Amino acid sequence: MKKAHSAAIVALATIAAAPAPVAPNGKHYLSQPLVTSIYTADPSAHVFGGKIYVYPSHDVPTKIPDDDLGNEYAMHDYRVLRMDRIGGPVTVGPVALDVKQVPWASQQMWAPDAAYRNGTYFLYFPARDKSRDKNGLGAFRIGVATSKSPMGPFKADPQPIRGSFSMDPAVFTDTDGKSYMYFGGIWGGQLQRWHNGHYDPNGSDTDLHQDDKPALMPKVARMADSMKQYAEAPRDLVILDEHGKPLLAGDHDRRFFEASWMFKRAGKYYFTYSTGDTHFLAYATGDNPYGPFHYQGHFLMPVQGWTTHHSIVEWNGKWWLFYADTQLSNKNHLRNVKVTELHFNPNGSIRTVDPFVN
Ligand code: FUB
Repeated sequence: MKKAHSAAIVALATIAAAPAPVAPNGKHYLSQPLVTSIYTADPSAHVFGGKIYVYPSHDVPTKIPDDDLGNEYAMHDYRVLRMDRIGGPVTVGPVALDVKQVPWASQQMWAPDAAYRNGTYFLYFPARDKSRDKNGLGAFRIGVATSKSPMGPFKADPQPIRGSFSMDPAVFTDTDGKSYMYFGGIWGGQLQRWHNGHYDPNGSDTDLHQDDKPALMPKVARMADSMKQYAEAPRDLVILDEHGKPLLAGDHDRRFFEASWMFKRAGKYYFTYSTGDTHFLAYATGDNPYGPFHYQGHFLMPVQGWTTHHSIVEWNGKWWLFYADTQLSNKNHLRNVKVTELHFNPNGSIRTVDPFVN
């Protein structure tokens, strides 16, 4: 443990060279793990000062069996990855933040994100608080920690962001300088337990089983100038179907589950997310950061492993999809992040990526 807290850069890994290993389905992987010295997932990539920084979850081995709450994702710290160029060597940073350094958090440091403003780097992270629900587990909140370096170490604020709940924060800064947090997740992410700002610790562990009603939607809130609080109460980010109606809860192939991301390309806003139990990455487009957003389709077919999570970033004139699968372990909770180029059609639609090749 002491070693992991060292301020030194602890490992250097490169993208593995061909030939690509064969996956359990008999196909080859489209791309190779970015690092092999630690397990990583939920990659949030950003370009800071011309370099690429990836803020992933740091997966750890556990004997906890897989369940609908995701208890097997027992992560307790974060480490940052850095690359000078995509395809080049990847530096794995030391521990950037440990749950023990977060006064309000109890466990499960899940998918983080990062942002930069006025000389400060912000790390946003979900974790369970110290309350206890019917399963003896805390409620997810979203915390913030700061550093003068994109690699950390980060110092956490003593309390979670006021009014935050659920998980998977993604912070997007628009061209006008305003920043927004997108967040939420159902099942283990607990969105189904929140009603009108109140949390039900005895609420459902999975769906609300209201398949013909509008799906639970991801949330969006503009960030205050401090980047440490919301400037407003979170609101629903509504995803509409081809008839202009909200996607329904029973529409598991298309409805929001978790893993929000937002980017802007050619003046259009793209909200991207995971469909969870159907294992797709999907996208919807809108003309402002709040939406409504119009469902467009899937852009990543299911990867090896239960979860699918990602980020999309422009670097060197191209767009890149960071994602994760379980190539190194073949275990759902021990994932590895990858990157592949993302292509757009002339009308702005995203070309679907198959994570396997024959
Ligand atoms: O890594 C833990 C959780 O699994 C994330 O928060 C979700 O997005 C899913 O990837």
